[in-house]
Amino acid sequence: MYKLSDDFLWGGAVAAHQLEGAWNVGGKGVSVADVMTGAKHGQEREITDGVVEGKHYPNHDGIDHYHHYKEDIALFAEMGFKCFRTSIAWTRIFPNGDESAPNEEGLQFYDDLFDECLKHNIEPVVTLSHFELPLHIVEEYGGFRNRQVIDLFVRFATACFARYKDKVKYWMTFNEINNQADYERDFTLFTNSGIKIKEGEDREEIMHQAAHYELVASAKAVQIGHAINPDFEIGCMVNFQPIYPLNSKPEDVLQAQKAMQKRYYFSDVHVFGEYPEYMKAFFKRKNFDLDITDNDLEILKAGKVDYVGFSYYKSATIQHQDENTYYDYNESHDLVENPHLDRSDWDWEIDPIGLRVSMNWLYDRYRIPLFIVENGFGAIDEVGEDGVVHDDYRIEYLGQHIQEMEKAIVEDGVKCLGYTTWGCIDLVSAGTGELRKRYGFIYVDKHDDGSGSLERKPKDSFYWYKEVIDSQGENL
Ligand code: P53
Repeated sequence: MYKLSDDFLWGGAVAAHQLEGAWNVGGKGVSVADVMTGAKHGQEREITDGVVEGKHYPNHDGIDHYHHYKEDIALFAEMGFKCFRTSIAWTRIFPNGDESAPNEEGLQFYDDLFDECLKHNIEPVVTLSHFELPLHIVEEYGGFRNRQVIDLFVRFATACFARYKDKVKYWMTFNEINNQADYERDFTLFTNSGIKIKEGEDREEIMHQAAHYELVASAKAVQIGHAINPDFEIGCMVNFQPIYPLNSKPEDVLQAQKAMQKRYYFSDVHVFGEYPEYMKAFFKRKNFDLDITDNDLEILKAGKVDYVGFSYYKSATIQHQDENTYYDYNESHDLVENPHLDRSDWDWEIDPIGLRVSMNWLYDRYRIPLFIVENGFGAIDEVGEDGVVHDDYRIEYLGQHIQEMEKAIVEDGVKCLGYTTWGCIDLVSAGTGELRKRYGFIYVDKHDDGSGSLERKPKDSFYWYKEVIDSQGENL
């Protein structure tokens, strides 16, 4: 395939809570990820009231990257990573979220981690909030339904920007801020915004209020970050799923368009610094009583992002229902199967062309650089008799997606800063809490029942990705 420029950022991505473990080490506080149990495909993770004895919380141990990060980063370096995306666990820096001063031990851990990356010429790419809000903010403030949490996030972001200003250039504010467009699920509201719904509340309205506070918090952070270091590149991060109409029937086409608006207004606000008209019209029709002040709108304008980070795993498909007069979107109910696509063991549609569609869609709309910060294939890996995982299915998935990315860059002219595969080392799944849903180039001997030696072993895909990076994307 095509050879990409030598400054293209090839690498891998993870999030602190999914691999670090050491959940109560180094002064770390309890996060929302620490109160979600392990589940599986078709079964939602239970959100418990605090940490309950006898329950299994897979994020407490992760793969113990906290104590293995040097070994892990050395393996990334062996593959030739140019960058490594991780998040800073908010609760290592502000254990409860509302302290006035940061926790030095937490700050030091990320200093050491970033130094280790830089030693190997790996550029750290950092997400500030990746589903790991301090639980105290949920319990005392109600999560992001509360305006006060804007300042708590800004305090955290400022502490990170100031401390790592000479080590980290690429930042993202809120991971997959638009997952909560699926407002019917407790999981998305809790992981995105630290929100628990009480009986009788309008979930959709509360979600939009929380998203607004997050968008304001993000815009404030962007401004502060640029003041601390004008060279910072600060992006947003959305989960991109192109939504296709099931048929060429105009009603289905319109339904798909309206559904897309509900998933992507978040990045519209991040990039353009203002609410799109279609959302203003929607809020008005629904009579939502949202707390959006003139000052907020000024902040949004002044804090536009530098690039659009996004994850891409799958596409979605929708069919219009006659009774849906206003073409509203309810993700938990409205999506249908796409007859043209195969699915993974977790029922995620496999659609490499969808990545090219996504890149064109995003770049046409925003005209600022993109950064593919997640893409990957969650699968069950078996260790062969030779002791190695032969993950040709993962190589096939990634190879096909990289091919479509390269076409988007070379044939369509899309500007893209880099590509980081999700879960470059096996880790805990966000959606199900499983370890058997593996994404890595590196197998980790750790299992859902808590057993395992934590030994790390390269899979076949490890050597394949090394060659992809060595050849700048030419040899897939
Ligand atoms: P898991 C849902 C849909 C798409 C992406 O997901 C998602 C989710 C949340 O489950 O999350 C992102 O682990 C997220 C990562 C996550 C990864 O995709 O459920 O940014 O934290 O691990 C893969 O298979």
